[in-house]
Amino acid sequence: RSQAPEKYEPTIESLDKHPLPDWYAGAKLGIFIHWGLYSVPGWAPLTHPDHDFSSNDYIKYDPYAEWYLNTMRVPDSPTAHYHREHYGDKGYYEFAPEFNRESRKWNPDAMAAAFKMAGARYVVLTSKHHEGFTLWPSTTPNPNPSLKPAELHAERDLVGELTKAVDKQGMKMGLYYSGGYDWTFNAGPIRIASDYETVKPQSKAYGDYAFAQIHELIEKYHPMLLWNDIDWPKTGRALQVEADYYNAIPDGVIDDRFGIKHADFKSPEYEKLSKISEKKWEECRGLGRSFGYNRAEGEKETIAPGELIALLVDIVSKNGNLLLDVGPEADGTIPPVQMERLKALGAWLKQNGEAIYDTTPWTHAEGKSAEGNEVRYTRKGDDLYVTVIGKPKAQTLTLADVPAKQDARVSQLGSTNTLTAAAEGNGLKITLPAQLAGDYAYSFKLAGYLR
Ligand code: FUL
Repeated sequence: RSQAPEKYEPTIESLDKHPLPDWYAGAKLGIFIHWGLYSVPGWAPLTHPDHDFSSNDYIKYDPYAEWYLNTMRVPDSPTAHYHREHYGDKGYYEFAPEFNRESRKWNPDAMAAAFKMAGARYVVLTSKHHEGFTLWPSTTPNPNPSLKPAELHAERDLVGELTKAVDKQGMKMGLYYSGGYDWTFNAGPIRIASDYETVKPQSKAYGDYAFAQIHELIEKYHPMLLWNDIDWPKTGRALQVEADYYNAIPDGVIDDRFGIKHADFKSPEYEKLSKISEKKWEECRGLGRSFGYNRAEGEKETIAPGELIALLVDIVSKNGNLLLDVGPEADGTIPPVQMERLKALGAWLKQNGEAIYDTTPWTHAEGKSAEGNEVRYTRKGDDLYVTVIGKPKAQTLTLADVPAKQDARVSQLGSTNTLTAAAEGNGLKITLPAQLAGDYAYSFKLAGYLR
C-alpha cells in the first residue's frame, strides 16, 4: 500500500501515489444505473447478443438502448425504423418533457433499498450520458443554440436525491460522466468504427464545459467513484481534474477511462478476465445486453440467476468487483426481470457473502474438483473459502489443489453443519452433508487453514 501524499499534483507520478481504498477493494458488488432521455423510448434491437464493438454492423444494430439517439440516425437501422413508426419525426430532445413528467413518480429511497437488498455496497449513476442531458440541475451553460435548458437538464435533482438515499442505506455513491462523447457538442452520428474517434468533441468550449461540470459534481455531491467514459477531452485538463478530485475526496476512486495513464481500477465491459489481475478491476455489464432500459428484452436476454452468481464469484476470485447495471424505465421502475435477479443475488449473498465481501484472491482463483465441479477460491486472514459453482455432482468434494492438512475445520456458510475433511493424496477431500443449504453456488469455509 502506498502512502497518500499530503496534496495531489496534476502529474501521473503524484496521482499514482493514491492508495486503493479498502472500502472499494472489499466492496465487490456495485449497481450501475443508466437512466436518461433514452429511457423514454427504451428500445434497441436484439440482433447482436455479443458485444463486438468495432464492426460497422454492430453500430447499426447497437444493442445498447442508451445509444438510441445515435442509432436512430444510422440510415436504415432498426432503431431508425422503430423511431419513425412510434414517434414519426419527433426530435430526440423532445423526450425531455416526458422524462421529467415520468421521473416525478420516482422514489429514490425505494430504489436505494432495492440495491441494498441485492447486496450492493455502492451505486454508480449516469450523471450525463453521451446524449448530453444531465440528471442534475447543472449551472454550466451549454452553448448549443438549438436546445432549451429544459431539454438539457432533469427537472428534479436526480443525482442529489439518489446520493442522499444511497448514503442513508450505508452504501457509497459514485457518478458516471461521459467526458468523451457529448452529442450536444458533436452530434455525429457514429456510423462506422472510424467515427468513434472523430465524434469526440475537442473544442476549447467543450473542454471548459466538461471541466466545469465535473467540478460541479465533485463539489456538490462528493462522489466516491469518478467513473468517466470514452476518454477526457484533450482541452479538459484530465490531470487537473483527477488531482482536484483526490484533494477533495481522498478516499474516492477513479476508473481507467480518462485516457491518461492513471487509474485506481481497470474497467472491462462485457468481458471477463481469465486469471487473477494484480491491478484492481471492475467488470461492468447490464443484466441483459444493454445498459439503458430496453423494453424488447425479457427473460431470455437477461442473465440467469445461477449464471449471475457464478459470474460474481468468478470475478471476485480474480481481484475484481462487479458493477452490475440496471436500466430503469423513465419513471424509475426497475424492470421486473431485472428485479428478480437482484433478489436472487441478494438472497445468495445473505447466505454466502462472507466468502465474497472483504476477501482477497488466494494463490490461484480457479479449480475443479475430482468429481467434476468448478470451484473458485477467496481468502480472508487465515481463512480459505471454496465456492462450488452449481450443485455438487457427488457427496464428496476432492480438491487436488488445496494442500492436505490434518484437522481441517470445514463448514458451509449459512448452515450449522460442520463437515468432515481428510487428506486425499496431496489434496483435500471434503464430505458434504446429504442436504446443502441454498442454491446456485455453495461456499465452504476452511477456518484457519492458511495459518
Ligand atoms: C460504454 C458506453 O458507450 C455505454 O453506453 C455504457 O455507458 C458503458 C458503460 O460504457 O462505453
